[in-house]
Amino acid sequence: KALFKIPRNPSPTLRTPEQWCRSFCHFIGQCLIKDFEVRPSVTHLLEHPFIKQAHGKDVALQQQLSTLIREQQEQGTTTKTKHERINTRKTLIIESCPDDDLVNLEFLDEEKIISHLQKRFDELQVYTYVGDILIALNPFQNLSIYSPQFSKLYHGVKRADNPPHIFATADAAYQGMVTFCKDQCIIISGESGAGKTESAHLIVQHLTFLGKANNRSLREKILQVNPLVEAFGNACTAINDNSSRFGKYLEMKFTPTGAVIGAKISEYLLEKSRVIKQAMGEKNFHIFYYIYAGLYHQLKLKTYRLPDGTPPRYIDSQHCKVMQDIVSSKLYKDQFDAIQECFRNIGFTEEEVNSVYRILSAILNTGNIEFTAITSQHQTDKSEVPNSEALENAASLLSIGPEELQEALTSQCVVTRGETIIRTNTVDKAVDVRDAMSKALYGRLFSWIVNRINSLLQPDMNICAAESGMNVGILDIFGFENFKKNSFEQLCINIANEQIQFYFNQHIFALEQMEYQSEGVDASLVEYEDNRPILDMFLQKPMGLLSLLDEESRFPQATEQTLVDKFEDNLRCKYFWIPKRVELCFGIQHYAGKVMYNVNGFLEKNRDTLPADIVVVLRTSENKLLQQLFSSPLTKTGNLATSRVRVTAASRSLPPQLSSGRTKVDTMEMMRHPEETTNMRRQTVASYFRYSLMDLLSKMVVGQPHFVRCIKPNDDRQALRFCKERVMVQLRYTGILETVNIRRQGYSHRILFEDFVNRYYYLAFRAHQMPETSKENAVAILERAKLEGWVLGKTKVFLRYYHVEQLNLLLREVIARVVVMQAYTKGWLG
Ligand code: AD9
Ligand code: MG
Repeated sequence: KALFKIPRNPSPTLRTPEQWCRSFCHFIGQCLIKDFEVRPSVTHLLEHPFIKQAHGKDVALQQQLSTLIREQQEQGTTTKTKHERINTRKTLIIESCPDDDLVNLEFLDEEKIISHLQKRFDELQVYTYVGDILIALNPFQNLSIYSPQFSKLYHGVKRADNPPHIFATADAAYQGMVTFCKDQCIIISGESGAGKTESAHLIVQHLTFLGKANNRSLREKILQVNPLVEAFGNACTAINDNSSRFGKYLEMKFTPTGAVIGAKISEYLLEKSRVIKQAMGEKNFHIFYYIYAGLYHQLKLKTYRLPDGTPPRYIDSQHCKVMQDIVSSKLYKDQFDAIQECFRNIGFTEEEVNSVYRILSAILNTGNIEFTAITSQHQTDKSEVPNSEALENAASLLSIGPEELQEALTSQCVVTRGETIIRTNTVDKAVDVRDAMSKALYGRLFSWIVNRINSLLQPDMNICAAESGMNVGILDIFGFENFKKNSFEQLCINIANEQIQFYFNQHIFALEQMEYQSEGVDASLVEYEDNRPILDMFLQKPMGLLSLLDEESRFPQATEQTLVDKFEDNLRCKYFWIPKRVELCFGIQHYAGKVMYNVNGFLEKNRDTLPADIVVVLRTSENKLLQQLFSSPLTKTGNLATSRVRVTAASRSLPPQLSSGRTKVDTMEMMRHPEETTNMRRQTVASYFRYSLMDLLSKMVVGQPHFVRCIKPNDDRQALRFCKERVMVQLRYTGILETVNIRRQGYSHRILFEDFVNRYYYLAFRAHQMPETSKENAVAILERAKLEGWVLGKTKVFLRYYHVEQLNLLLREVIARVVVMQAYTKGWLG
C-alpha cells in the first residue's frame, strides 16, 4: 500500500488507497475507451486482489471495466499500436486546420468572418470555433458526421486534433467534469429553427457514449427522454416544424469516475395556450396528432371516444384538415409507435400510459363542447351545452359525472359576506372556463410526465450516493421569435432569450474584464452591446413591464387599452415605443431585433385563472392520475424544497433584477402552479415566469459554462443555402465579432495559484515533493510545460483557452507514466 503514493488533491475523492485504486481502474478504463495503447499486462493488473477488492465495491465501475475489456478483446485491439490507431483515424476524417477557429484569422472584420463561414459551409464544415465557443450553422440536411466512429474520434483528445464538432463541446464538458470534479453546463442559443434542439440531442448522444452507461437499458432510457418530452412540448410553427414550445434543462448525472447513472429534466413555461388555439398555419402539440393516427390504427378511437368524423376543434381550429390526413399519416403513426416504445422503455406502466391517453382524448373532447345562451324571463346570461355527446365523452374519460362537469363549466360559486351564491356563466365565460380547464389539464399532465421521468431516471443509490455525483446540464430553450403577429407567448420567449444573452455577455465580457482590472492584468477592453437596460425594463420592480402587467391584471375592470396606456405612461426608455396608427400594440428593441407585440389577450393570458369549481369537480375523479394532477398544491418542479434552497443559495450570483431579496416563503409561493388560486395571492404567469428564470439561472451559475451558438443560414429551411444577410444579422446581435476579439486578446481561464499548483504540480515536481502552493511554483510549472502567452495576476494565473487543454493533456500523460512505473516497481507487470 505504501508504494502507492496518493496524489495530492487532484480530486477530493482520492484520500485513501482504496480510492486511489478506484481511480487507477477508472484510468485504465478511460485508456480503453479512448482506444489508447494499453498493454495486456496492465489490464491484468486489474486482477490483482488488492485492486479487485477496491473496484469490486463499485458495481458500476466493475461492470464498465469488464465490458470494456471484453469489447477490446473481441475487437482484438488491446495491443493495437499507436501507429495503427493513427492510421484508423486518418481514414475517418480530414485533418483539422487553423481555419477551424475564427480567432486564428489574420484580419478580422464582419465581411471576412462571413466569407470565411460561407466557405466552410460550402465545404460542409458547419461547425467553427471562436476560441472555446462553438458556432453551429444549420445544414438543413442530414450529415454523416454523427456516427459511432465520430463519437470515438471526439473522446478525450485535444480540441485542435479534429475539426470543430458538437461532440467536441460535449467532450470538453465531460472532461471538465471528470478532471475538475465540477458540474458543467452547455448553453445552446440561437433563434427559432437554428438547430438548438438537434444540437441538444447530439450532445446527449455523445455524453451517453462518453459516460459508458453501465447497462444498455439506462443508455436507451436516457436517449429516449428527449423524444418523449418533445412529443408533448414541441409543435409545428410558421418557422420550425419541430419547434420547442417550452424551455428544457436536462441534467445528465455521472459518478465521480464519469459513468452516467441517471438524468433529470426541468421544464420551463410550456406554451399552454397552444392547446386551445393555434395561429394560422400552425399546429397543436405533436402528441395530439400522434395519438389520433396511432389509436386509429389500433382500432381504439372508440375506446378513447375520439371523434372520427371531422377533426376536433383543438387540432384543427381553422377547419382546413380532413380526418383522413391525420389518421392515415405514416409519420404520425410511426411517431406514435416510437412514443409507445419510449414510455415502455423509460418505465411508465401500461395503466399510466392509458391514463395519459385518456386525459389527452378528454382534452380533445372538451374542446368540442359548445355552449348556447338560454334566455328566459328572469335570466339572460345563462348558458347550456347543446351537444351532450362531447360533454359525456369528456366526463367519461375524466371519470367524473357529466352533470357536475356541465355545472362547473356553466356556473360558479361565489362567496360574498359569508354567503355562497351560484352565478351563471354567459356563453363567452363558459367558453373561457372550458379552455382554461383544457390548458390546466395539459399543463399539469406535462409536468407530471416530466416528474415521472425524473423519478424513473433517478440515479441508483446503490451505485453512487447522489451527493457524490456530478452532472452536465444542457439548456435548450425556445429560440427568439418574431412573427407577423406576436403575443404574450412571444414576449415571454424573447425575455428568456434576452436573459440567456445577458448570461453569455456576463461570462464572456463583463466578468472577464472585471477580473483583469482587480488582478492588475493589462488586457485591452472590448466594447460590447450590453442588453442589461432592456432586461431591467422587463424585470425591474415595481416599474418594469412585467410588474406593470401584473398590476393591471389585478384590476377586474382593466382592458387592453388601459394596459397599453399604463405601459406608455411608465416605460420611458429607448427600447420601448408605442407605434402610431397601430392600435393596441407596442414595440420592443430586443438584442436580436425589433419586435411588435399585440396586447390582445395579454391580461387574460397573464391571469391564467382556473375557476375553483373546475378544480373541485376534477378532484372527484376516480382516475388516479387525475387525482394526483389536481391534489393541491402541485409544484411545477416537483421538488419544492430543493428549488427553494437552490434559489436562495445561488441568488448571490444572479443578476440583480432576479435576486430581489425575497424571503424563502415568498419564493416557495412563486413556485406554485400559475393557475392555482386557492386561498392565496393569485399567481400570475408573469411572476411565475420571473421565478422560473431565476430557478433556471440558479442551476446554470453553479456549473462551468460551455456555449454553442446556433445560426440559421436561411429562412426557407433550404439545404446548404447560405444567406449572407441573415447570417450577418445573427452574428451581429450575438456579438460574435466582439467574442472573437476578446477570445483573441483575453484569458478565459483564471486559476488561483494554490489551485493551479495543486492541480498541476506533477508536471514539474515529483509525486512526493508536495511543493508550496506559491506564485513561484506556479511559474515553475508553466515554464516546465513550455507554455507561452500566459500572464500572472495578483492571486491567479491567467491562461488562454487552449492552455488548459495543453496542461490537461500533459498531466494525463505524466500520470499514466507514474501509474505504470509504480506498477513495475511493485513487480506486478512481470
Ligand atoms: V426552436 O427555437 O425550438 O423553434 P431550434 O430548436 O433551434 O428551434 P431545431 O433544432 O428544431 O431548431 O432545428 C430545426 C430543423 O433544422 C430540424 O428539424 C432539422 O430539420 C434541421 N437541423 C438542425 N440541426 C441540424 C443538423 N445538425 N443536421 C441536420 C439539422 N439538420
Ligand atoms: Mg428547439
